[in-house]
Amino acid sequence: MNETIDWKELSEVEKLKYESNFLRGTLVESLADPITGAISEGDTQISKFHGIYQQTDRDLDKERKHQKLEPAYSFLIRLRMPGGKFTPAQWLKMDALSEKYANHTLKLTTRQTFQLHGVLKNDLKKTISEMNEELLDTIAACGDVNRNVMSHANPAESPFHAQVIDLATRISEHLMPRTTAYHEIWLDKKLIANSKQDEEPLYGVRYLPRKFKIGVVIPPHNDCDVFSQDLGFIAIVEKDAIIGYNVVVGGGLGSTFGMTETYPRTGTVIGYCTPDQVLEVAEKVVLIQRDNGDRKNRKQARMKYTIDRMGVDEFKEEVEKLLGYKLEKEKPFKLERNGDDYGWKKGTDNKWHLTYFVEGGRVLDKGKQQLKTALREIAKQIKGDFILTGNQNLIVAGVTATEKKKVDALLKKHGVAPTEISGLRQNSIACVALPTCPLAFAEAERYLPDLISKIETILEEHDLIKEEIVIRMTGCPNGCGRPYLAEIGLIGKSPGYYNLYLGGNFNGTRLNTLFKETIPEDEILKELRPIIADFAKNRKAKEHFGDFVIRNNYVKEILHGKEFNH
Ligand code: SRM
Ligand code: SF4
Repeated sequence: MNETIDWKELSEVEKLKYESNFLRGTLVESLADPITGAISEGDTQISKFHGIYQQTDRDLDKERKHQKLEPAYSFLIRLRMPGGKFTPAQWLKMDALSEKYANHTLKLTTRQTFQLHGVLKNDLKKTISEMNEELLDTIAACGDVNRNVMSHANPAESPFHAQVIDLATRISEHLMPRTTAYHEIWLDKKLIANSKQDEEPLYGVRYLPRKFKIGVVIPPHNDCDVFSQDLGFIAIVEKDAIIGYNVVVGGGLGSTFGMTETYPRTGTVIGYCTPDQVLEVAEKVVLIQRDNGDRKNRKQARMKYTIDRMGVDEFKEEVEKLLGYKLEKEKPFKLERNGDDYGWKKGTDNKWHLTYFVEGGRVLDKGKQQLKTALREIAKQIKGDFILTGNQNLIVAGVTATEKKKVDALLKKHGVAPTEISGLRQNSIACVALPTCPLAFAEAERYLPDLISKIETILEEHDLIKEEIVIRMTGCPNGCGRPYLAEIGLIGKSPGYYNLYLGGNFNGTRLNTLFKETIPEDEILKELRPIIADFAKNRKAKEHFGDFVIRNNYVKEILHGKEFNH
């Protein structure tokens, strides 16, 4: 151990990373331990860098404890797939793995990838190595490294879709950890690690102080909420080409109740770079966060806090110093919306693309609604792609007119043809929360659909059922469903109780503001009812709900995360 490091000063995770021998930890031993379904405590941190979280089924925790059994341990596996684009064969592989080793569902996440839940320790290695047969991996899907890179999702909405997916992939690969631990542990590949010490030229032995997130958008679409990313790139299109990208830094949403020094923050645009500068800009920003991020207090370790400590100007100067040149002045851009636009659209490639609403991102068969089966059958019959959006939805992309008919027929046959849903539901996101998330204070994915039905009754009374309003719910303030950017945000405080936030805008550039604290369902409805009525009556033409509540002083606009209150 390096004696110059004062470990007492640093967070526990720093030491674990340092001692992990480039993310090996004691994972091999933990996996082989037959006594428990768990892995060692230290390994629960290291496994995250391999896309794996240990969890328990919180629905069963009490009963298991009562029976003096260890908790029902299982694992969440998260994939890395920049831009969220999967082949039908990869979809089929994930579908099969979810049946064979997981809880029979596929979870489409808010960062355009898959999660499997409920994988047992003994099946972890099999799941990961079988995934690898279809060139799927889980490297750096979690942990203190750059995570899955998001990008604009819909090929029908922009002829530059392929270009930004390619960019997201190159950023992801450029910022991938270089350790061979993953291949050794999960794929039994004895690469260089036996003969040569691993190196992490970019990250160093302690990796980043905290997670790091990147997203790329093409205006007017803000489908991956670029202002919530540690680092965002906004494509600037001129004369039918992407000429470069505005650079946004310091977005991040997680915060903790009662800790005012933690807050959600929207990113700051610091300049513009050309397409061939993007990788080095990303790399230099990561380096500055690596060297300046807080390694003592994980609650202050995200780059948003680093930037607020340094000041935006100094941060930008540091970036430019490392780059050896100045970023150009940011170029004008206009973002119009942050969710997904549904239905079939024909792209400039003459192919058809269906954006399909997946409630809570959960793909499963439920009664007569056989979504999982339908998508399996579709994957067997089309040659296009399956693109996951940053809003937990799915695009069946790049199909011919004949295949389009087949897709429609299969969705209908399995009881899941797209139906008219309210503008509110279309724009809803709920994080996983209970029963798998250990940090959840309240339900989200299992509850939001019912709450929306109740709000829909109010909307119907005011002829607003088609009105697009962004509503997002999470089971805690960590922000996994990006609730702080919603027009109506609900964050779980305790079972059945939520904070209600209003005033985010429809294009995802403004934080919302606390409106009511710790209220149950009947109060949520009671609070929303008169505001919705007022909105129906007094809105300006085309005014969105979030803008209306600010203009009418229901809440005050928040200009910087530091003003945010829980
Ligand atoms: Fe998240 C932790 C689920 C997107 C902020 N998140 C977790 C964990 C792993 C809980 C844990 O630490 O044990 C959750 C697992 C629940 C489960 O059972 O699946 C979890 N996060 C998710 C997903 C699956 C939510 C979903 O329903 O889609 C999303 C997976 C994305 C992915 O594919 O990588 C997910 N998480 C996000 C986002 C949104 C985004 O990235 O666009 C955020 C807010 C943006 C940000 O990072 O600032 C987010 N997750 C967090 C945080 C708070 C971080 C912070 O800065 O304070 C935590 C807790 C932590 O890191 O300590 C967290
Ligand atoms: Fe869990 Fe909280 Fe994230 Fe929801 S927001 S998945 S409850 S950590």
